Amino acid sequence: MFRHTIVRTPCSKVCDGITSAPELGKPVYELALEQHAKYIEALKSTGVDVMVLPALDEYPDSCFVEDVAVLAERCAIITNPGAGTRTGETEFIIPAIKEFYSDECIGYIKAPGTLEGGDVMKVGDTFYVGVSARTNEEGIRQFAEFFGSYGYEVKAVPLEKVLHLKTGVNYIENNKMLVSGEFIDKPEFADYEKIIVPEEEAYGANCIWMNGTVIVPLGYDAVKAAVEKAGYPVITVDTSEFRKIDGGLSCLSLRFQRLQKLQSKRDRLSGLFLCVF
Ligand code: CIR
Repeated sequence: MFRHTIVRTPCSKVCDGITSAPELGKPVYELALEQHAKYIEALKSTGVDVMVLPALDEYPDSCFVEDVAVLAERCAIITNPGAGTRTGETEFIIPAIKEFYSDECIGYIKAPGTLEGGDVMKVGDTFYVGVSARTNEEGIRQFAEFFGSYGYEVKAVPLEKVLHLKTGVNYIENNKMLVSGEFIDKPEFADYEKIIVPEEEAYGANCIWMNGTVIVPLGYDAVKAAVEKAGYPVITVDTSEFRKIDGGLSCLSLRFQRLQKLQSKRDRLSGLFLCVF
């Protein structure tokens, strides 16, 4: 379950975000803001709180907060984005992460390591991490060392075509995942129940599971039908403006639940308890 989410308002330079699909045109700022507001409402309707960070005009892609941190129950890591224009975004996420995690359980990916959160897919206590144009082997080595020390397992997944791992594969709990393109036959995911996304709806593979509900991008009807058939209630959110700069539903938020050790006098006497924060 998730209790918290963090998002960042799209900035007025969102139209200058990095894109691999210029033929889709540039995002319309006002529409991006409207879609972002609806995204926040959709998150809230699944029972989480939403921390909304202010727009950062010097970073066109900064609304894609998923890429600058990875948050888990016991610890968190600040990444080092492989896209040069995005590296500086990390310093602006740190204060928000410190509202939830104490200094000693926050790690940092350091150069020459690079890693973006879009390449990280969490399945229970296992992280799958894509080796991509944005995330390199040294970044994954640092990530595995840090999360390994908190009892998590890390598995690297080499990517062939897509920008990020979660561009093409997304876990929706209950051993089920949405897969498209190169992920349909990847041996790493052989043991999961796969919902295969047709090529023409490949963008729709980037859905997010939120406390039992799955949020699906608007307009991907085959994906929506397949997710409903798999037994999930669905909410749709229009992400047309973010798609123009290669962004999807997962990129727009950090979703997490923090388990914290209680240190009260009573706990010290009777052993440590974990509480949900
Ligand atoms: C970028 O290229 O970095 C942004 N235009 C899109 C980032 C998408 N993030 C994600 O998939 N996690």
